[in-house]
Amino acid sequence: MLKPQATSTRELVNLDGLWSFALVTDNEKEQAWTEPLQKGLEAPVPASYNDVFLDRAIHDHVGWVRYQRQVIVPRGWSQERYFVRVEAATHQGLVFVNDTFVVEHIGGYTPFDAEITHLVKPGQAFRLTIAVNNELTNTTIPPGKIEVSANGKKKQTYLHDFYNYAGLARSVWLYSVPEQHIEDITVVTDVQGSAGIIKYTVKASDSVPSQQIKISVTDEDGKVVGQASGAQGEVKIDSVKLWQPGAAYLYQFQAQVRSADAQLTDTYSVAAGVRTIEVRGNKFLINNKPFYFTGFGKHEDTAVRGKGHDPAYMVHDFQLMDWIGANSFRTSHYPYAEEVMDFADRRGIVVIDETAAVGLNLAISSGLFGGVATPTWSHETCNDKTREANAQAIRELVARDKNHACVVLWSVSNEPSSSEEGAREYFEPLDLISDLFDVLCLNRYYGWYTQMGDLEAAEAKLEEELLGWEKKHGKPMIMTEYGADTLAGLHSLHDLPWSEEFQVRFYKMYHRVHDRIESMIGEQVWNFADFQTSIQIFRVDGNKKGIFTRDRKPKTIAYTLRKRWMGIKAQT
Ligand code: BDP
Repeated sequence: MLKPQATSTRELVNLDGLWSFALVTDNEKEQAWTEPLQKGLEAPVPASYNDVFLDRAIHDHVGWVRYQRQVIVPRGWSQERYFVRVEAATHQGLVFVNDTFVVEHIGGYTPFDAEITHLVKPGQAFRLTIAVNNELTNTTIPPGKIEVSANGKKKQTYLHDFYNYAGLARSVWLYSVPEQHIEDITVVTDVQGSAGIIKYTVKASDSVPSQQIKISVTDEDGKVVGQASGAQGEVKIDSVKLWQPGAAYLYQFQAQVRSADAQLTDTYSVAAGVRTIEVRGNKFLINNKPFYFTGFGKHEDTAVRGKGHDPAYMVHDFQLMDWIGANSFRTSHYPYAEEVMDFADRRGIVVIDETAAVGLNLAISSGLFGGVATPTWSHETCNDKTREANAQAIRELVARDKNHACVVLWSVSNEPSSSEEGAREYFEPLDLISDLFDVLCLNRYYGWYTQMGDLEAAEAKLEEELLGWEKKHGKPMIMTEYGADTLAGLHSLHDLPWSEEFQVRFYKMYHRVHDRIESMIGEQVWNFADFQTSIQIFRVDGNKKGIFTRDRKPKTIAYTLRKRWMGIKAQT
């Protein structure tokens, strides 16, 4: 399912803006969901709805909401097929055209679409309703639990440490494709000497003969540098310019469907960066050169919008990453908006791409709050259905992001309870990409959740553990999370936890250790910015481990990291 694109054969109508909005009450029948919403609330798309309104009942709502608007199919589309595309409905979406149900999708961070050609004629208006459900259970990704209190109110709990923002946080589109069209494109790149190789597969509508698929690759000046024909093949680019971290170079891989008499039927382009990725011994090589990850675990999180995609924040965040010398980030803890992946491709930022499988660890909560640990992997907790949802999330993520040069690692799950009984049975069937499990990603909080405030003891523990992994596996290791909650503006000469000084000392300690361990191939701090969480006694208006505040102001640590990472950058 290709991202909608305006080309000479395809059109795109953006449906963002204000939509009519209402909560669905428990006794409202599904048949009533498509009824026109009149003179009520209006909600912005894209945005999570939770923080937009002042009504606590909306903020804390557990269940379905409805978004609705009028849409007109362009009258010139009589020869086209057309679709509604939803970039994300968190966590479950139902789409209706007038009174007709057209598609359901489960999984809050990946796109879905539905053909509506047969339902509305070109030039006609229709009522588009999208119902969105935010409930998390033991079989969703991420998992959660719903409790119903004595007054009948539903309460959602979950183990992941970020607020369960919901709604239509990304764009909605209406788009057209020609009858005979390109359905999917896969490009895989390689380098042979000074030449770049793009191996490709183009999937077109059933009736398109392979020889009617034509490929041309252009460089950044628009010059054609390679051509091919057929649904599968290879394009060779002489004197290739590589996609490099910090120095992106993108070719346009353009696929065309031509009719028997050579008329253009459909065309679609994918930005293709030619680069190689390899794990050799304890090194991670990009284009045959050892790469050291510097950067962040991030979140899609800003005030008011929640997880709503915002291009201004996106560009600003990338500016801050450049300023601080970061070369990478992880899409913790869910797939990000596709615009972010496109932008990372263009900016030469390296990405670890993660599914929403987070919070699959019941032992952590008993560790934090006391009590007896419930098993994570059991019929009542994470079970076969959870695994199927996890597998589906991986398939959808890889299908969406497989062509992005910026993606160098897939993260199947964040901090699952991997050493608990049942973990192997859960993860083994998810072997879609098991050949890539050759980098160890560690999230560690010595000096914070353990050895709190005692950085000497923490340093010893951290080093001991890393040396242990190095000895056991000899694989490259990335510290994908480490950090200390820090309240911007809190200062102390005594390195008091929560103070800006403590955060600096905490990171300096980790970096001393990283520099002593041969197999360390990177460090991504937790977190880029302060972010919202559910209400907890150890969260003060959210998680405060940001290097920047939630509104992107630097804490003192930002300057320390900048010095270190700029230094690392200068050496590569
Ligand atoms: C890690 C989680 C992350 C949390 C972090 C923390 O992966 O989502 O926000 O802990 O507690 O274990 O700050």
